[in-house]
Amino acid sequence: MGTLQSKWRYLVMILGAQLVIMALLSKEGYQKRVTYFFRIFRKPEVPPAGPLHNQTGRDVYANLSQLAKVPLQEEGLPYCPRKSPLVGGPIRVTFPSGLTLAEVERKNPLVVRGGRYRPPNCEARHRTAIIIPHRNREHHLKFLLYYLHPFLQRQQISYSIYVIHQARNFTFNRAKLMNVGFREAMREEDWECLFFHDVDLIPEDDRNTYICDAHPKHAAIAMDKFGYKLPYKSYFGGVSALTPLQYLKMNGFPNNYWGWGGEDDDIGIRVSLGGMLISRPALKVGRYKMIKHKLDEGNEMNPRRFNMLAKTRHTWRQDGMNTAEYEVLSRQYLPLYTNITVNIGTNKGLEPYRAAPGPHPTR
Ligand code: UD2
Ligand code: MN
Repeated sequence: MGTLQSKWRYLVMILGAQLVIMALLSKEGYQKRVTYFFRIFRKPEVPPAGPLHNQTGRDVYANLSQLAKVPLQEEGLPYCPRKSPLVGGPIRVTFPSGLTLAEVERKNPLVVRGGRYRPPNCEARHRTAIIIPHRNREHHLKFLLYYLHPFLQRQQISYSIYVIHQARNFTFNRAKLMNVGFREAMREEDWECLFFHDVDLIPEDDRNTYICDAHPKHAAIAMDKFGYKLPYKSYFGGVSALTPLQYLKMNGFPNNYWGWGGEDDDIGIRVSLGGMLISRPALKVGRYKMIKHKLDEGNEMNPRRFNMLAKTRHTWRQDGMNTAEYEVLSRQYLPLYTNITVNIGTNKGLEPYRAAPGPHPTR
């Protein structure tokens, strides 16, 4: 009996010694391994922010209604704080059926004609124009406006939203529409920063600040459709931001990518040809949800894209902002955005497009 008791005593002593050694090791820099050992005995933790984290974020309109109550002061406003008190992190993004533009207007009483806004109670530190290439995506535009207006208001930015609408039904050209947006927005105001924004991408974290960096910024780095990861290192699609100087340094965007694909990589190549780097927000912040859709009619895959990409370094100076030819057909200052309808022609130039008869010319 005595021997059994002393055996137990030895066992307890050995176990105790092991615990002391582990505690020491943990102090000596083996913390990670030891914590892992202890964690085995703990309850499993809540999984890290994954594709579902946007379901738990906060309402994009939270706390914004109090702004509308502040009497609008014209002069003598102090600068907005460097870090907006309204910014809080993850935003909940869902797509409720039945949302109308009238409802978006009602929720954004401080947005004025043309989709402009400035903070009512402080002088904004940043002025950003949002440029959205568009055709036949009104249902996506409605959701983007619903989320983007309050998102930017949370960041206390002075901004305006421009929708660049490609007229008629010839092949779509996203990058050329961006060139139009750049020139037409700069014509109106000396913007500090321009955000080039797909209509179907909804930002999911308001710490993803819509201001420019020292280098061209690629903002949409973590999208649900790519598992919230960057698909490849040089990727520059979805949402990007450039100052006017950065934009001109790379001769803007290409005009010759008709149809789907390639233009985003061409833009990425131009950034480096212009002697610049790509700046990116943190992965947990540059998160976006893409509204699901199919390839649009009139935006078929561009089979020439790989050949064109191989030549960007020879073509970028002759094709870009300096050669963007287009014709503005109308400019409308709507309650939630400025709509610019534009004729950008076809791959054969502006003239054949202009001469085409009827509302539905054959391609
Ligand atoms: C990817 C890129 C996009 C672009 C495109 C290739 C993402 C999230 N985005 O988008 O930046 O490089 O590939 O061209 O990976 N649009 C219209 N009407 C049309 C067609 C296009 O409004 O009929 C606009 C709209 O703003 C849309 C954008 O062009 O978001 C890009 O087109 P997409 O959404 O069809 O292409 P997607 O999602 O593959
Ligand atoms: Mn898309």
